[in-house]
Amino acid sequence: MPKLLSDARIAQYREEGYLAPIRIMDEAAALALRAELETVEARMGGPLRGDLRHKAHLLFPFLADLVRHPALLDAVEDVLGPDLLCWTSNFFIKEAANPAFVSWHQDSTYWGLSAPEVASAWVALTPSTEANGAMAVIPGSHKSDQIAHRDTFDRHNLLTRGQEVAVAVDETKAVPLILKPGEMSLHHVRLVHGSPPNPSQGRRIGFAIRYIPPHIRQLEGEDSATLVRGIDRFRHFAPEPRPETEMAPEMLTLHKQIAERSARILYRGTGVASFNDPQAVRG
Ligand SMILES: O=C(O)CCC(=O)C(=O)O
Repeated sequence: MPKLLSDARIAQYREEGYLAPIRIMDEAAALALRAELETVEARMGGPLRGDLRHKAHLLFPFLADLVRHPALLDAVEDVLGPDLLCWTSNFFIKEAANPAFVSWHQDSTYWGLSAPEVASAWVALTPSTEANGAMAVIPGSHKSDQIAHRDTFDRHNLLTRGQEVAVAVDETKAVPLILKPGEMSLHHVRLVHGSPPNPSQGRRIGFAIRYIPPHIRQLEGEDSATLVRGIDRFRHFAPEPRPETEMAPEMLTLHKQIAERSARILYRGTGVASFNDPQAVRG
């Protein structure tokens, strides 16, 4: 018996590799999360940069709650099963009238995970529309195997290496995922997706949370993850604690170690050492 999605929607995810929109909280709750983020940004003197865009759920209790949000996890459970690890999370923030974009890519390319059983929940904290650079997907493309990618290191690309699929994408098939605050999309790790710049006058803020079942392994080194539902019978990933307070010193130290280790996996073979490296695409 599915927890949140209908059988038809689960079948659609399997067939097309994505689902949207899925409402997981009301608009006011999502706008409150946005306000929390923007309070943090105001304190820091600007948008989150470098390491802080990755696994911020290990530093901020409001994001630790979001990766464990019951309705969100119900939807993820419906596609991945009852035991769930949050492997990572990434802020995808496009500032107003800004050239930042995301090239067509498959998430699986550099993640080093043993099988394509990975689902991303992309939670909208602002509207995400064609007018502000919504993510678009190529339905059914998750059924292809891993496609070759080339790294561009384009400075406006929000991906770690500015990677893009090395084959032509039929953009006439692209479907934009239009979301209101408090809605999310789900997408499969092999789905080809990307997004254009945001020419609008407002920010577009998405928080992408990556979930795996615990039998998945990291093939490229040591890795850690957060058990958010069920049981981890495999222990392939070192368990991560939940932050009790914002940016606690011991969590900052741990987060730095984890970010350095993740960067070694994601940037392997490029000479880039960390998400804070001036050569990293994402700053
Ligand atoms: O936020 C975007 O526009 C793209 C997000 C993305 O590539 C992802 O969540 O995997």
